[in-house]
Amino acid sequence: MNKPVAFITGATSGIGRATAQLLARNNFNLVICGRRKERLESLKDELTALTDVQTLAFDVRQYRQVEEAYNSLPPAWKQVDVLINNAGNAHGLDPVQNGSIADWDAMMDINVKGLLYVSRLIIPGMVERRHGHIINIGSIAGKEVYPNGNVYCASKFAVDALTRGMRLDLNPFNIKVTGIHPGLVETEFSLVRFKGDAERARQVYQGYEPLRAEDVADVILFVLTRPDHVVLADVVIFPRAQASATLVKKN
Ligand code: NDP
Ligand code: 8X3
Repeated sequence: MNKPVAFITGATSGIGRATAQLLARNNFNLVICGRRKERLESLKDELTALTDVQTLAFDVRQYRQVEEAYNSLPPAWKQVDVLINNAGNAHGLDPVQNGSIADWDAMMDINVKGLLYVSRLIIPGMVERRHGHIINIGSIAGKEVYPNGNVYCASKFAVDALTRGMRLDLNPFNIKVTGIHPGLVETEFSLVRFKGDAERARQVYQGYEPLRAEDVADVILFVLTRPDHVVLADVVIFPRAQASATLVKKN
């Protein structure tokens, strides 16, 4: 294949979808992943005129599914140049004494173990080829803890630790590792966090201009298009109104 292959998890929505759309216009072939098959197929239909696209529907929590999906790729597509570990969500926003075990399991299983499962399958090929770039989508929640964020923050602190660990372990093999840590981005994120409560989700983004998924995709493309000897190791992105995990200037 004459274009690099970018493997994007969580491409059915938000940051992952916007990144797929931008990379398709910028000379990447794409493997787009998520659980919602119909969304993957409609994104593929949208992008096929621009580039070659493979879809993989799997739940990152299930290692067997991840493995079977990856193994179903044609050999050339298994040679992933860019891995964007983006799939993830917050589930709930509760004080630790009231937290839901199901929410905790979802966040640790998806945001942390899911990232590891996908990475474990793709990194050995990068090591063998002495080539690759891994971008892990963390969060400001992985840099600062905020009230009721407890387990989501822990999952994103873990993503930050794994990003740093990958950078150390993969240093001998010319593999670049980047952590991207957005603040407030208006996507389906809050709808998932608040279990479909659209009004509560809408309020998160009211009174200021939040980031859009496309703003984060722009930064991802910038990171990927630096000269070969340059790595952006760690990037925090805020909307102008945001100064920390908890300080947002609202109208
Ligand atoms: P969205 O809810 O819009 O997108 C989440 C994506 O993750 C979807 O494509 C979803 O696909 C996928 N996903 C969720 N669970 C699973 C699963 N079990 N298996 C496979 N895929 C899964 O949110 P965002 O785009 O905002 O979130 C993307 C990343 O950015 C997340 O890691 C999030 O933590 C992080 N982030 C978001 C911020 C924000 O304010 N929005 C800020 C900082 C970081 P599907 O449901 O089809 O499986
Ligand atoms: C998403 C940003 O502040 O809602 O990771 O946790 S926040």
